[in-house]
Amino acid sequence: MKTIYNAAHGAHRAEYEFFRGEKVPAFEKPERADWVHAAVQRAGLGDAVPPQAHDDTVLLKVHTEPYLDFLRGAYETFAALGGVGAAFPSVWPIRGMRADREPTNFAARMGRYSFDSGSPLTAGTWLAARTGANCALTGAALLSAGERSAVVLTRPPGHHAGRDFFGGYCFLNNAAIAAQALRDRGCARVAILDVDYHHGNGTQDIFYDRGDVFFASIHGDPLTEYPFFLGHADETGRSAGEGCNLNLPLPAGASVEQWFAALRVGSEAIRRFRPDALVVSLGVDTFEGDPISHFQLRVSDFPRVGHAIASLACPTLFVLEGGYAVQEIGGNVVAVLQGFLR
Ligand code: Q9C
Ligand code: ZN
Repeated sequence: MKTIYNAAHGAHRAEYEFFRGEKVPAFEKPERADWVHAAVQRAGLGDAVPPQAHDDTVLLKVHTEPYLDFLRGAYETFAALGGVGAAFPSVWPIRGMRADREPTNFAARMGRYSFDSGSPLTAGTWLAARTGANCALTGAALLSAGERSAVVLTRPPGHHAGRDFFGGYCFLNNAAIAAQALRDRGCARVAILDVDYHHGNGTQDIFYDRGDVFFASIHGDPLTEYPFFLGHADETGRSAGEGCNLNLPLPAGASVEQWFAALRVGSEAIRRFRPDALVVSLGVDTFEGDPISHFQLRVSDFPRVGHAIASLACPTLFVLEGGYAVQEIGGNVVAVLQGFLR
């Protein structure tokens, strides 16, 4: 399987994040991508393709221009104001306030373009995110050139980043960027299957009104699980996108069989949509040993995930999302890919 690895991912490196009011070591750390990359190489799956540089054309169809402009310059602005370490938002335009006027104040702009304080923005965040987007665009190009599958190994992850906001460790939505690129390269319909433990609220936000990109997500019930404010089953899409959004929330602690039952429902809906290409938001934080998630998939369950995805018989681009703090994430990603190839 062609592998597109972002050698610049380590530029995004935060020491801390805030968790339950405390500064704790960041869960979303560079070792994650290194573990996955090493495991992919060890398994002989690393048919490496260097990422090609791409301009902002596709990014501008997925994110707003003011958001991209903000993100590109955010850390420099923070540093010029005397900021040290990572920048965190602290104030947000909540209901009844105005998000249409962009303040000039940096802290205010951080809040305007984010939805949580759990996503440290560091000196190298833009570099890592933007080169990650190049990896996603390269993956889409490979599929368009006839590859049956490819995998994008990058971080920070992407599926929580919406049209004009970051959050959930995500800044640019790599899976959405890949899906848009596949559309632009001639796929009439693209499906995105999000198997990360957390709802892909950013991806849903980006495609909610569109009938050309189907989004299906299996995730912890937002009543108790992050990102809390999106991901319910009654969110089915809007206007042209009505019927093209499928949320399959499961209670925290759901069994492996419940999870695979949801995957069957999602797969069936994707089959009915008849996509020309599939993008998989591949989070392996569904693993029983994940430190911040509550599903129970074991190492031996991940090949089944890949096998079920392969049965959709569609050109498939895997994009790395979550999976935290345990070296097993490398083996779990490999297991999905091997199950797919089998
Ligand atoms: N500090 C992804 O899996 N914070 N994002 C949870 C732990 C947010 C997860 C509390 C988790 C975001 C891509
Ligand atoms: Zn996640």
